[in-house]
Amino acid sequence: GQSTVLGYPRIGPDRELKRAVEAYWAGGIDAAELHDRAARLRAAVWRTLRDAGLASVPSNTFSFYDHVLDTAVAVDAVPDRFRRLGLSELDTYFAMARGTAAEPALELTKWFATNYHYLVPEIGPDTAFTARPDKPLREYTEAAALGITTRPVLVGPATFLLLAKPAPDAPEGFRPVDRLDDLVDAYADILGALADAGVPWVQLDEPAYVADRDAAEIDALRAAYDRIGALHHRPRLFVASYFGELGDALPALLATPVEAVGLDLVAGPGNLARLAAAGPIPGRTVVAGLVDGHNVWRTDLRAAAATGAALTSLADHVSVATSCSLLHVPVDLAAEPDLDPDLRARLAFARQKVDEVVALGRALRDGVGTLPAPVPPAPAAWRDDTVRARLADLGDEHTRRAPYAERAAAQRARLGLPPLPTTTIGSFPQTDELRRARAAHRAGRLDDAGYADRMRAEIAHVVAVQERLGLDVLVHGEPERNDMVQYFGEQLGGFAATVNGWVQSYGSRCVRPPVIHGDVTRPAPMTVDWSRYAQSLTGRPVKGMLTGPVTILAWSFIRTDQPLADTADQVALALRDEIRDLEAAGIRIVQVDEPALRELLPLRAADQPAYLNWAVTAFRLATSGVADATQIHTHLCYSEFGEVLPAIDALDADVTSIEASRSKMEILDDLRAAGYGRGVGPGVYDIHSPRVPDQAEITEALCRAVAAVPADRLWVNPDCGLKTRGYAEIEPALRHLVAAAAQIRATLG
Ligand code: THG
Ligand code: ZN
Repeated sequence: GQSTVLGYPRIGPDRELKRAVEAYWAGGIDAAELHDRAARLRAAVWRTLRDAGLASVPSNTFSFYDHVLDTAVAVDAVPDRFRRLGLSELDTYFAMARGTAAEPALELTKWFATNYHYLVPEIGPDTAFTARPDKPLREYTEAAALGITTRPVLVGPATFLLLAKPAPDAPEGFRPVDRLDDLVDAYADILGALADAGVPWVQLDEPAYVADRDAAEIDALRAAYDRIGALHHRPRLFVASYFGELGDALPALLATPVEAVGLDLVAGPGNLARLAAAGPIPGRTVVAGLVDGHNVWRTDLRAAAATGAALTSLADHVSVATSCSLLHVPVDLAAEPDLDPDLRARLAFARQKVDEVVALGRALRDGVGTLPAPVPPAPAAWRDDTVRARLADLGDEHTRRAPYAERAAAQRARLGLPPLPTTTIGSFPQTDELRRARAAHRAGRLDDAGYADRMRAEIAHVVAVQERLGLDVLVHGEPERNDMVQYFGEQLGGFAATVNGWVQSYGSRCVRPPVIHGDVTRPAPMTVDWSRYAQSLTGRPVKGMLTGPVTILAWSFIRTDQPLADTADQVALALRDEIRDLEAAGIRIVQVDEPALRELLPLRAADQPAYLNWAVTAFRLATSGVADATQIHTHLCYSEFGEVLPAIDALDADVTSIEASRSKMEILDDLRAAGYGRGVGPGVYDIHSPRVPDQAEITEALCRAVAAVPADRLWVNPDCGLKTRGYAEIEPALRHLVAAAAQIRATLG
């Protein structure tokens, strides 16, 4: 049976890639050593995939940082500002990814609705596309030397341009996709070079076409593949789609000479009917994405085989695959020996999913008798009838607070804050010492009491620093949290944490998403002791710090056996209880962060209102159980918020802090236009850069903010948490922030 995966994790079983690139950046190893370690990681992946029995093994899925950046390099779309640095090829690549002292990096943004982030290519009218096929060629040749024939993978030309943004100097109205013809020339040269090397198949990824696309964009896809397909010297073409259903793009693609089309039948089960409607496709291969590449559950192989069988009546050749690249799941379940056996028996990580694909390929040929035993049913203990009964009893009153004016008056009286109150987003620097303490505690070398002492000492330090700097609303600094979602996942019932389940988030950075497997409960308060302790040290208000339901779901592996909205409401109830306990402990302000609100937004407009409705409801369920005088904050970052501004308003938070420093405060006008009329804290400087802002530039940002928002609703804060920075940067930056706020306050009279 034909079988393949669309991509495989490149980080290595023990995050070897992270260690290697970070060592190179730090000057600990040279380029030759870095290339050497990378080649070993690639070889290990190819051997694993070949030995598992895959009929077709992908290559060029390795990347030092990001595969979209690799594709930009493969067509020489390197902006001049990086070329001018005169660095080596490798260092030019890392300069685009990470920036240098002189040049900011390319923009980083999320890859469709995943927690992976890609670098946004900058394309202008004069970008000179030239084929630079070195990397795909090198990988193909490397694998061939191991006796493994691979299928190089590239981002397809149409998706590449749809994901790009206009270069900074491009004229108004210029769209990168207008350059498709020129880009296809470069792809043609790459494909010619691959054909010269004997490459039999290439995979071109076009996931942009599972989102809404207008007729011109569909035509562009057809035109691109008509031209590529007509090349007389090329490998066979496999065009992959994933993360949803192809619409008119499917018949458009099938009208071109491409030899194989990939369909995601997990996120887009309707692709089956669309293929049937497209009519017979003689000679073509359908690559059936039957094994979920974006979640960790074992596949129902019998159901998947039935879908595969239905496809065999529609296409001459059916090949079994993952729904998308396995980049989005951890490497190997074998690295989790201590997981609850009931859970483990239901999970498949990348390595296990390869076996599923192979088994399905065999079943399509030899029948389902060859399939392994089905997944056991979920244990009854994963169900919690108390939570279900509470949710069934909820009414509108559980998602509503008093009118804002009443709340605002009560909060003003209770908090007594000055105009333009200063605060931070929540986290303070995660020092090596803190990381060591957490690791020692995990390993049992530091007992609970010793660990708590260490955390309290850090909290006391963070509170003292903030008092000394003169901030108005304090935080405890979150020293006890590794990752905000992992932290809650470790404490909530219905969640399981992994010890090695790393997934690449961007570049060398990884996350360990918890697995939500059952009904969500809160066995004990999660943050109350830390917040109460911090509040005991100061008369100023200390914010309680929680992560909102949508973000907890977005950064976890989710249940697929019930609607996401139901899981969101269960998480919201746990948070509602936590907030009530924080209030009872004397906490007057609670911040519930939703940085991933935009991330889960469905790719198709038709699906968006229902999502926004449940997302907003869950947030309000979590936050509406408080007294009028308790102030609810939220924090949003990491995205363009244009499409979700009405939803941000509907969250009904008393104060919203939002990334704004890079957008020059334009977000404030947009928020007002969306009807938002409550407190707002636009980020007045960019914490993602090590640069320390001076007082004048913060004052200038605040002047723009005061012009857009009445002073009695304006807050002053950095644009995100400070955990990735050092004290040497944040102390002067916050001193300038407090001074700038005082300067503006004085002008208010
Ligand atoms: N948590 C989770 N997902 C996220 C973010 C997060 N997605 C979006 C955004 N934030 C991505 N940003 C980061 C930033 C830093 C790191 C990961 C994602 C990071 N990771 C450590 C590393 O790779 O060394 C490991 C962290 C750990 O020890 O747990 O620094 O904040 N879930
Ligand atoms: Zn943030």
